[in-house]
Amino acid sequence: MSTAHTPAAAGGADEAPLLISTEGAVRVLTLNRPQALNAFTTGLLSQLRIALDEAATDANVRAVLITGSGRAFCAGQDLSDPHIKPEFDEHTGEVDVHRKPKAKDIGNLLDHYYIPLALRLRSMPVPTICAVNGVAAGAGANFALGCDLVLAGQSASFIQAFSKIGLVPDCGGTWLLTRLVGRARALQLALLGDKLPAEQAQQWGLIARCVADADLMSEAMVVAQKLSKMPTRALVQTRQALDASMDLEFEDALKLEARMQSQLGYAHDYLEGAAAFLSKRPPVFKDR
Ligand code: LHQ
Repeated sequence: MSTAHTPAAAGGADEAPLLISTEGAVRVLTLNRPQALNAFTTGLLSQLRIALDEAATDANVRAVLITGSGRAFCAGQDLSDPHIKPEFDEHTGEVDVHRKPKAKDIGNLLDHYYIPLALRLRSMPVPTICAVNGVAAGAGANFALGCDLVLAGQSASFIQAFSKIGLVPDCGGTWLLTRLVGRARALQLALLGDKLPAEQAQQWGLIARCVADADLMSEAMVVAQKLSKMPTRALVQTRQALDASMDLEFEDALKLEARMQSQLGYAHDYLEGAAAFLSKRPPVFKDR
């Protein structure tokens, strides 16, 4: 069964910048500013964070699927948002050198919106799946890459757009890119800011899978439904162990695995999984 609700409107033209629905135990979040390629405003960023908080605390939610409406996934920060829009001459498009443009602290915006959002995503107590339905640029690309499994439609692409506007990759980009594709390819993406088509993103190991555009949502939903029926707590600890392993010695990784197995071994889901296997019946997992 599918249910849908939208959060309170953020005001203005953005009546519902985020759509929220539920299919079984899968919470679906759809970025919904198609006229601006779903670019992030502070309103959308806030709603996204609240929606992830809600999914994290709702015991009935066992996976989160994130996508975008229209032809794009997300064009990153909305550069016309009053919080960051630079002052310039609207007629010539040039920065007025005589009137010192008022600097707006972009770091502040990151501190208040992007960092909490990226941390919330990375620490979700359920698996996260991103269905990248079109271009994912700047913070939009890195938000997608922060999900556990990323599927993209064949016409989708990833752009580290930051260098083109004089910024460094944010929303976790520096950390994620080097780990996902290594330093050489991370630098190529981040310095040149060129479009990486979905198929090449899959070949490089930046994303899990590239699928036909028409199949994207159904394929992503199959993956999300499958994960939602699996032992959630073990899946989330698997993410934590893999992330931690990057900074651990081999022996310390072995010890972390043993500590996690120690805890999981007493939990319902292991007992259920092993009992179900031995009695040749399907398991019913419930730990979160
Ligand atoms: C947009 C945007 C956009 C507003 C398309 N904003 N309207 C964090 C904190 C603080 C500050 C700065 O940054 C960050 C992190 C970041 O995310 S930095 C990176 C910000 N994003 C970009 O620089 C990407 C800008 N967009 C593009 O390069 C292109 O739009 C892409 C390559 C994404 C798509 O190109 P096209 O398919 O050719 O579409 P388009 O350019 O024609 O865009 C369609 C409309 O969407 C258009 O509006 P219009 O009214 O003319 O139809 C664009 O102005 C609007 N739009 N991105 N980020």
